[in-house]
Amino acid sequence: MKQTRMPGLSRRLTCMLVPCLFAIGTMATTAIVEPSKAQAQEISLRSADIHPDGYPTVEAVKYMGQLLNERSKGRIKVQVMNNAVLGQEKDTIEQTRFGVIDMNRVNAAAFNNLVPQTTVLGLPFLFRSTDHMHKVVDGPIGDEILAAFEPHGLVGLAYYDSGARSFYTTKKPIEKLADLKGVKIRVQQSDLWIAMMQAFGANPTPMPMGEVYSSLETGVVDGAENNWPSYESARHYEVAKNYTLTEHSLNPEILVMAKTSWDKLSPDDQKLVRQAAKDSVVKMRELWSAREKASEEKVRAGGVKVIKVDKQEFAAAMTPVYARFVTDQKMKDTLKRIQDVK
Ligand code: BDP
Repeated sequence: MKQTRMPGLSRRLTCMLVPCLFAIGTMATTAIVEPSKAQAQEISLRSADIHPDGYPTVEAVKYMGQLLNERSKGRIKVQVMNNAVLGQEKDTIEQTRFGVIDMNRVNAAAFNNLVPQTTVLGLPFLFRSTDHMHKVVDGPIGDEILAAFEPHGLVGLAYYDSGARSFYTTKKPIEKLADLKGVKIRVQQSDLWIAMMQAFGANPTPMPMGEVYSSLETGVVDGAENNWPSYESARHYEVAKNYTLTEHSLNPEILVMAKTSWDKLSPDDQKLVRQAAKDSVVKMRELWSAREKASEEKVRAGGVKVIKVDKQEFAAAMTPVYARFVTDQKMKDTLKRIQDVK
């Protein structure tokens, strides 16, 4: 976080003036000291994202920055450093934990191993609909999961949509569960996601998003899985032309802040940041639903074969994933509470 403090000169001037002003009276002291306090902290927050300009997550954080800028009268700014200029997600999460990066927008999967409470959100076929997912993340369960980031050097600010993730392959189209047998599928670097792919019968290959295009192209993997906007925006549809609508997870994106950057903010500024993050969610949801449609149209026009499947067959294979990840009582309770959200 870049903080431009009160320039040395005005600080010195104030110090010289204060004794005389005491003689003049309290009113005058207030008049001089207050403006300098207001100028005291110009805050610039650097926020990481791997996606390009125009991608909803990037635009939502830019929008949050606009809100903060307006509401703080130009004092707090957000600089979105997207296109993975600060690195791939696993690395930027580490940098955020150490306060090198102030904010980060990452898919929940990337936090699974660090903050186990996030795992529940990615469980396959958990959410019945986007509306169900929204109700969960907007309610107490969502707040509890965001609060679980703090002991790990991060402050959870908001959830963003990420749509439904589905498989895509370069050669053999996936038309039924058995078609995934032994197929090399790239996954996010999360134990849950590796186990999920194994339960589908696939051969999981964890790697950062930035390596997926060339891995598909060169045959290091046979396929991957993602939502329409990422499939389109990362141009994976150019090299993996079979998209199978398994819609196996609605795992959301999470916006976090470095705890060290957060602790440097005054309580009032913390409120401003939290509120602006919350308000950006509304914008994000609009941007997301528009982009999902646009991306789907674009890839269909690009010659992608879209395959419908019997989702029940895929869901039925997920029992071992639940058995392995929903083990302690707390996790069982959270899962039950999520399922009970109407
Ligand atoms: C995209 C998420 C991004 C993840 C990527 C992935 O927005 O945060 O890195 O999927 O699969 O949908 O790695």
